[in-house]
Amino acid sequence: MAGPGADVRIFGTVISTYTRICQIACEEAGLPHDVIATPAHSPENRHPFGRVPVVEIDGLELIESVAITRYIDTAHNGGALQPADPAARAITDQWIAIANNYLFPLFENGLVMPWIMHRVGGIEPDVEAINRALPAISRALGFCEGELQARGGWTRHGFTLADVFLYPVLRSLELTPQGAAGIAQCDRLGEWLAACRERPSIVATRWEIET
Ligand SMILES: N[C@@H](CCC(=O)N[C@@H](CS)C(=O)NCC(=O)O)C(=O)O
Repeated sequence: MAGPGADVRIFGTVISTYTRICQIACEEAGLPHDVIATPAHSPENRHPFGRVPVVEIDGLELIESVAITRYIDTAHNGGALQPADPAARAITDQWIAIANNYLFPLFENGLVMPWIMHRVGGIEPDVEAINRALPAISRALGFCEGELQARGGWTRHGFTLADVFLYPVLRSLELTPQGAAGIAQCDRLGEWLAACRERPSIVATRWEIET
């Protein structure tokens, strides 16, 4: 959802996990939003640590997707993506932290960036570096699959901020050939990704490279 007079301005890059996470939160809340293309390390990027996104909303300028998505959900979506039960909220927060601290760096550095640089920039990937990353990626996927098998979902509370963070992280991995092969061996993970792909907020924020 976008257009002139949008309520939210997201300064980020076109293929960016965290830009998409903020977009999904806006879509879930029904908040009109614009993405203003802003390369991470460009002079026009106002992020103090050179990352994206920076988000303008309700007179605030925010960085850090956890703070941004919690604000959007709390202020504009009645907290629908954050379970009220303290234990369920802790599990939601745990998955957000796992996505941010372990899965994203592992997938992004190991497979996703080399693949994007190859597809978009024509740069040959470092095959040895990719092969070194594969065992840890495979273990991480096995952990996620085991948790989904045990719980039937990340939190047992439907679609939450855990899904908002995990989807772009796992979807970007699935777009790489090796990531797709790994996920193909994880039935529950594949089913969860397929179910998310039907959700309007996910459809509305598809990356162009998802052909
Ligand atoms: N903790 C930040 C992470 C943001 C982040 O790492 N964004 C990536 C793009 S998805 C980025 O800016 N990468 C550029 C870089 O690491 O130099 C958040 O939650 O917003």
